[in-house]
Amino acid sequence: MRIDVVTIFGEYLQPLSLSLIGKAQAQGLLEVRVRDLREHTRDRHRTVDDTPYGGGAGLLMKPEPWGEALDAVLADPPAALTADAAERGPVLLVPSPVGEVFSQRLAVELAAEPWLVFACGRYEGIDARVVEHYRTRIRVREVSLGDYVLNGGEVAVLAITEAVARLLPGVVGNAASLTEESHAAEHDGLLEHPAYTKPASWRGLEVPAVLSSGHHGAVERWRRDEALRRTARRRPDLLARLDPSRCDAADLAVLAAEGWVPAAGGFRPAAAAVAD
Ligand code: 6GU
Repeated sequence: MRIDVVTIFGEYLQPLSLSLIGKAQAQGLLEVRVRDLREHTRDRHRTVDDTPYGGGAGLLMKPEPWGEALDAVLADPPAALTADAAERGPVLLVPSPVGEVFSQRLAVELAAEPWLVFACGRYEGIDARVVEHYRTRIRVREVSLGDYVLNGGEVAVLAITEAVARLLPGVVGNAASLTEESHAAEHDGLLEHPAYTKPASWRGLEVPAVLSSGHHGAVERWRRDEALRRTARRRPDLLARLDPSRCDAADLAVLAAEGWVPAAGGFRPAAAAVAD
């Protein structure tokens, strides 16, 4: 996979050369190219920002450097693209608090792409015509990390690149660990169960006995129960989207004890007791 990042803070992306993602690059599984937006300015001050039409606080990024930088990226595609992939071009990802919320599902989707391009805004964002223009040429996704505000897109590039690159074949040694973790579709999008290692007793806290029972079926049942309970208590929004047809009688009993009953396309809280 090739990832191009356009930013005014290339140093911000240095962590991508560390750890598993750095190793993936060294192994040739991933190539990250960082391009300085200011290289595509033409004035002496290398200006990338200006005041917003209509007034208001803060500065916006001007469209011209973005057009030149992104055109330069598009003019230099990865060598190994199929004719079809070359025709489709990259997915342009624009980190923004007004984007769709990034998810494991989108990470899986992006991991199937050979080429991603990130456009990192700073200040109050990028002139809206940049996204409007590139939507006519390539696929564009505005993506948010969640409901809070960051100063720019670079942290989102780190997060999204890590979530996507670890799904590429060969990046994470044990492929099973990818399907067993929180949010994995194979686990119905539930949170992962708690996990323990040695010692069996630590500061008076014991590892649940079932995990040492050697009874594989009982271990799996306990893990599923814990995943359901945790999800019900911490992330009821995820339970609302759990498919009841993927649940057995034991699942339904755990969820009923947590106050959740099957409903069309998911679960809903059991009717609350009516106060008198
Ligand atoms: Cl992707 N960018 C910015 N600037 N703020 C954010 C965000 C992204 N996601 C959440 N807040």
